[in-house]
Amino acid sequence: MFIRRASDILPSQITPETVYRQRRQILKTLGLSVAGLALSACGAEELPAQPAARPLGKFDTAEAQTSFEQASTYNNYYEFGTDKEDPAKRSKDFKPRPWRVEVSGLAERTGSFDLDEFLDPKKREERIYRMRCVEAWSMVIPWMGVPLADIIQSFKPSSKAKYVTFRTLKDPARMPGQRQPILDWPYTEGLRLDEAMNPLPLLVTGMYGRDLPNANGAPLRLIVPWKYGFKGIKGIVGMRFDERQPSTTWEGLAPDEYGFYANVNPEVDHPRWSQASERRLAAGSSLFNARIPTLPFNGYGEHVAHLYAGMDPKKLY
Ligand SMILES: Nc1nc2c(c(=O)[nH]1)N[C@H]1C(S)=C(S)[C@@H](COP(=O)(O)O)O[C@H]1N2
Ligand SMILES: [Mo]
Repeated sequence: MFIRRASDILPSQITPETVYRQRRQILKTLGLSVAGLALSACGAEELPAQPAARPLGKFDTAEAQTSFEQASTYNNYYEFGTDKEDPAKRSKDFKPRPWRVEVSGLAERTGSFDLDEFLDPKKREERIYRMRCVEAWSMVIPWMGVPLADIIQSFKPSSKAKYVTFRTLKDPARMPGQRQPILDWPYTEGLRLDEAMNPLPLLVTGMYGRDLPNANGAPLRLIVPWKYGFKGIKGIVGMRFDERQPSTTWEGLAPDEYGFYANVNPEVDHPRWSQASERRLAAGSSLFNARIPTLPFNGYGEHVAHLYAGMDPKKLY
């Protein structure tokens, strides 16, 4: 099985560092650890304590991971500024607790919930997902979160509900980027309810086994791995069930560039650049050299393509 996965790595990406990482990943896939190999080679005394490696889950990618450092210091979160380094630099003092989420619209259970009532932290799982920004960079990140489908079910949406919409905190005193009219604050994003009920989307509260950094949307953000990164709304304080397709931030700003669906599709270029390939930010790849082909649905087609049967994929950019 790991042979198929290893062949997913393009030769152009392989550097001594990625080879090393990949080897560790293969050992992990086999349920072995580097320490486990050392045991047979050199005896028990020198062994450092190692946590048991978990086997890869069915939705996990085995590709080389982006480092925590890179994933938490290079991203978009306009509430803290528009440069990719701004979110990490300018969110340092943000306090993501206490935190409440307001659930409203077409559901049986609505109201204002403390974060730990909104989602059960015991139901968190780790998923190693690719993420693809519309700006053509991508990362591989181990997220910690609860499947969105489980959370939605706990609020019992009515049969009229066809969409779910999320809203980011609006608090210019705590979010300096909101003092400028860059976007129509608060940031909002949404999914069709059947997309939201697919097993892949996660409501995330952590990454790399730790709490979510502020720059990555603490304490609560969405991850939808087959869509462009802007669907992954951060700093969520609201979830609403709607009958009609909601207007969302980027779609509202430039509908020709950022559609509501935002499915990753190498065949539909952004009006100002190609979407056929991406720069993978991962161990061993420098920011400007590792270009790899972009996959339809970001490589998750087997899990999600059926959601769009009968729809023209070229219109779902
Ligand atoms: N509230 C909010 N959420 C947001 C954004 C934002 O500006 N504000 N940017 C989006 C974009 S364009 C991307 S690519 C991802 C990047 O963050 P990540 O690297 O932590 O996934 O966050 C998304 N979520
Ligand atoms: Mo993005």
